[in-house]
Amino acid sequence: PKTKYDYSNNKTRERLYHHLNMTSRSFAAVIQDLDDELKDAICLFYLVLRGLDTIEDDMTIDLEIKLPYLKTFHEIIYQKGWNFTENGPNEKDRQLLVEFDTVIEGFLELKPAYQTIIADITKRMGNGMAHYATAGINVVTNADYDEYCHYVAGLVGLGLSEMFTASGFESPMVAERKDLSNSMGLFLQKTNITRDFLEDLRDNRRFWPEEIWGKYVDEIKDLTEPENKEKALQCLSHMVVNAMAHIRDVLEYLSMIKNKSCFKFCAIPQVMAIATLNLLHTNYMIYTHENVKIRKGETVWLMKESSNVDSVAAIFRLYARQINNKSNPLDPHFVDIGVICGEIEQIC
Ligand code: PS7
Ligand code: MN
Ligand code: MN
Ligand code: MN
Ligand code: MN
Ligand code: MN
Repeated sequence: PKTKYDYSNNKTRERLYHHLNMTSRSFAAVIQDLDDELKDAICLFYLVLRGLDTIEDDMTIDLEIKLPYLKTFHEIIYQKGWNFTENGPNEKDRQLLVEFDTVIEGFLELKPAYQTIIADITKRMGNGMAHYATAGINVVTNADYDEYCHYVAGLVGLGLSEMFTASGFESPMVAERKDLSNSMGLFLQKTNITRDFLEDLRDNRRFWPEEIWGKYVDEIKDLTEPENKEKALQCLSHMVVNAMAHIRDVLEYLSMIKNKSCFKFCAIPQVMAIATLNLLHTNYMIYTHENVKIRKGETVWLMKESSNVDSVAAIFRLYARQINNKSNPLDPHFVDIGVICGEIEQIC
């Protein structure tokens, strides 16, 4: 029998999944493979946060307009009929905001328990984004870096874990382990920030902490100067070690997840992240090209192989070995990377 939460036949649902497919490369497939109880809730969670991130990323919106949007987005999602009307050159996913009434309609049809989780995370993320978007506030220390990544990705992990537990698919322990949930997001976000160095620099956004890059150059943009190539590669391996520190937590988190569709949903982005880190490690291209990405065929293979914890462990072991093999013995992080890679081979 149809419940009021089942909109499988209606136009809203069709539009929502259209937006999901338009805005996400990797998440669209794994979300659509989730069991029915969670599929729409996580699709809406994704679309709400994608809307918020589109505002955060749009460097053409004046701060006076941007900051209030970020801070009140958790209220906007309850306002039936709301659409984004500011003009200005397009962020890639602007259309989602122009038709945001559809997302709001879908959100308001979710079970209240899921609405509450989404609104709470949106509120905390929006306020964190607003803080770091404020003029004069930057990612300076390593603690700032972890805090920014907590706001934009760790919180997603916390919210998803709460949803897994609320659905009954996973035990209460999953929601309780906020530390591990946070690390799931941090590993993805730090990989993204390391890869997107040039793109973000071009947009005048700096997420690499000064506490790291300041050891190698006087100004962050100097990392792209050819005469600083050696320093830039040392800085890159520093960013790689910093991200790899979360892998231990990621593997512990994944070992708690019992539901098959939740497992694949969690594991696929993580194996893509370690494959990406392997591609970035010792790769000077990140300072010269904006589109350093793993190959389509590698992605297909990773998605197919990520169905259980043993094969995911084998994937992590494989990439840890490749990362270790590529390391330069003259690099200051050679030993640190060797230690982490050794640990991964131990755990897995
Ligand atoms: C709700 C599935 C599975 C426990 C839109 C999935 C930006 C890496 O930095 O735009 O702008 O270039 O490429 C996803 C934990 C979040 C973290 C986050 C919501 C995993 C808005 C993904 C995705 C937690 C804030 C890539 C974090 O976006 O980045 C759902 C467990 C959105 C997850 C942002 C980053 C996602 C990201 P950027 P992108
Ligand atoms: Mn962003
Ligand atoms: Mn973004
Ligand atoms: Mn990015
Ligand atoms: Mn991106
Ligand atoms: Mn950008």
